[in-house]
Amino acid sequence: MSSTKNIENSSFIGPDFYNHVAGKSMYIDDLPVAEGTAFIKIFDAHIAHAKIKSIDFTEAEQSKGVLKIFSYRDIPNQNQIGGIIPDEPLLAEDEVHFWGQPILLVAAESEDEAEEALQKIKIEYEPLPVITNPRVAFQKNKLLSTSRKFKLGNTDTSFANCKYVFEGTADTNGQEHLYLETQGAYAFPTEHNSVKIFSSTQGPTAVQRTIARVLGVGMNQVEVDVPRLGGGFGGKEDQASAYATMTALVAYVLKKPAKIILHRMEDMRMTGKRNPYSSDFKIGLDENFKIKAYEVTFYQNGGAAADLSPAILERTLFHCTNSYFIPNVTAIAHSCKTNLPPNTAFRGFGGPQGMFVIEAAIDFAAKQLGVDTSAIQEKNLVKDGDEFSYGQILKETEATECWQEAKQKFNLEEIKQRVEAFNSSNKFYKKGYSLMPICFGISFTKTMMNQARALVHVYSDGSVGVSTGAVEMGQGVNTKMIQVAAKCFGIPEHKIKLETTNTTRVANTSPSAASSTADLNGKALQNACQQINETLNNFIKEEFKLDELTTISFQNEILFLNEKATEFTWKNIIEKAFFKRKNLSAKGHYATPIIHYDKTIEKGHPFAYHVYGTAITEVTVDCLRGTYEIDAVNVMHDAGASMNLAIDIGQCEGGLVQGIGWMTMEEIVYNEQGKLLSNALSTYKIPDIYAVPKELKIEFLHTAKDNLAILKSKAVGEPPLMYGIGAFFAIRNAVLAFNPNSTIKYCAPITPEKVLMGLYNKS
Ligand code: LUZ
Ligand code: MOS
Repeated sequence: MSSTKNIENSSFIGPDFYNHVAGKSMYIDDLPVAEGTAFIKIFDAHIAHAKIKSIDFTEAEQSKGVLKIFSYRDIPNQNQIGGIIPDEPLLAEDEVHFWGQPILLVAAESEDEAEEALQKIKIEYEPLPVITNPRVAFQKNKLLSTSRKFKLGNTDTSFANCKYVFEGTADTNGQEHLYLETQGAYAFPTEHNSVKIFSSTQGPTAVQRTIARVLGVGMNQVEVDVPRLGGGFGGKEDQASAYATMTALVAYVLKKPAKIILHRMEDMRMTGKRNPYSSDFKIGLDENFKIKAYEVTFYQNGGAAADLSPAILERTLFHCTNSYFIPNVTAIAHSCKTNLPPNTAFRGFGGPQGMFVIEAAIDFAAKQLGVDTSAIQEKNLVKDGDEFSYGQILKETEATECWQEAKQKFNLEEIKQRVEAFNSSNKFYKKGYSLMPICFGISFTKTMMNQARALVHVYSDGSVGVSTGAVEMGQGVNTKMIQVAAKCFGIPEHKIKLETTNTTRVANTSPSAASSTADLNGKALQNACQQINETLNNFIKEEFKLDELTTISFQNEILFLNEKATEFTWKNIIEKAFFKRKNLSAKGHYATPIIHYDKTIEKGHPFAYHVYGTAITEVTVDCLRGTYEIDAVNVMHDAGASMNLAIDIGQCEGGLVQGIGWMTMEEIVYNEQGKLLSNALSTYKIPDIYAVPKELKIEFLHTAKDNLAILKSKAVGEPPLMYGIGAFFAIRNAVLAFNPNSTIKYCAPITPEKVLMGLYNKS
């Protein structure tokens, strides 16, 4: 076993960290406000489904400070922002489909004046029926996209041969992204009928494309610049485009800078969230508890427009058997159209929703059979050579390694005994534990999106400027990019500056998403650096009249020839090369090899690799109150060869706690009229420091298997979120320890209210 350290400076702390702590990092609302800026407020629907009978904003437009009120009629080209499917207007026309849907934009000289004008707008609706439940939508044949079906083997014949067959349902609720920085953008009119937009987006090119379409201009007339984000979590993969487009529209028409920053309650009301799912499962096992067959039907709550839901649906299917090999699978998924804000990407992108259902199915089977859930889980973990329902054959798997190391390192036997002893000696407190294995596919499921570019300039003083398509959103990707360039050139990190993400420097970017940002952009960056290295090597050979066999490298900015230090530095060589008119800039490109997928047969090899891990969770439930505490979560995680321990452990801890929040306390509530009731931080509870497990250990598996990750440092953005699923099952087990006849459902989140009901129901 080799060390996890594959890079000398695997605890390098990037420049953002100091600026964050000092409060110096600039977000959209920190940009200096330009003279003459128009401030935008959105007039949104306060009804979930209705015809607009009339709308009158003549009085509002006379209101003090108002520059103009925009309706869909003021859009120069298409009133269309749908990315995958063109089914979403920027501004509602004669119907509204969700509570919070933008109808008009008020542009005024100040935010207060815009707000005042909002109150003077008069609208009359004719209400239409509201659907909030995906199963109801499915019955009425309201679908956002074509349904999908993944199939392996034959479930019909294999269920007939199974000794045990169990059926049930499992539901997961949505999740509010709650990025610290709300949605926002600031646009400036520029020469030649163009616009420049500063946007808080994970997808600069998506913003650029959407604006070009709405304004009817070329993408070359739209420049998008992204300094950094105060969090994204998927909420700004697609939905930042709407707000950026609003500012571009106002700037383009009024020829004035235009700015929008959503207030927290506007953001919560108007934007989509993690897709809730309702699912039916059927699981079949043989006498040795090997899972032989699995059937699952997913009803995805997509909201009022497709947004990214069709792609999320697909990732749910890709993850419907989580970390297990099941030879016969039929998995069907429907994207259902409801009158909620269009639901969207959220860390895990449908994967967690699929994984929850198989975990529920296994747990249900185990409880019926009276065995430990972990016994069934362990027997069915994937191995090299196994096939997933979508045709990818597994290699370099770490499922069993993570599972076994977690069991040993964290002493599962001791946990079991402790929990049993505690439960037999305590009446009103009960403990529960669970094991949660994960297996997450790395790559955009859409093969075409797995490409990236980087632009590198070595300036004549030897300092380096790097631009990539990666968006820094707190995940530390800029730090990793600096490490990649420093390693490639053999110079210290402080010589390298990461520029903002800008569509004129790096074009046609995929969003920073799918846990793939460091892999894709890092490899493009390596490619650019290699080109410059090649130029420099040739120049050095020429200049020093070296023979072909001389090895040339820089180590800590000193030139080494044949592994021996010289008197020359990186700076000397760059100056000389510049004087000899050498090209010191390069554009790098990367497209993930190997991957492919054929949607017509639902088979292929969509993922560059998978990330594995196992979490062991221990909780205590207060059986008089229904409250609970997470005592410990211990994780054995497959990080590959981590290139930055601080960042990767941080991602694991953050993802885990966000997953626990989704599974336990974060409860999105819409009423039957489609109005969001959990509409502020007072009514929507997210994990705070007190909700973090009292003991939390992240251990990285030490292996050095080959993979397509950047510097073999595996993707870490999304996978850890799914460890949080373990908290659901641990809490549920504690409830069963108190009331073995509890009918508590597989319905997340498992809030204290649900726990209390589950503790005292009798079936
Ligand atoms: N976005 C996307 C994603 O467009 N495709 C994906 O496969 C994906 N996966 C995770 C997160 N965002
Ligand atoms: Mo994402 S859910 O990787 O934007």
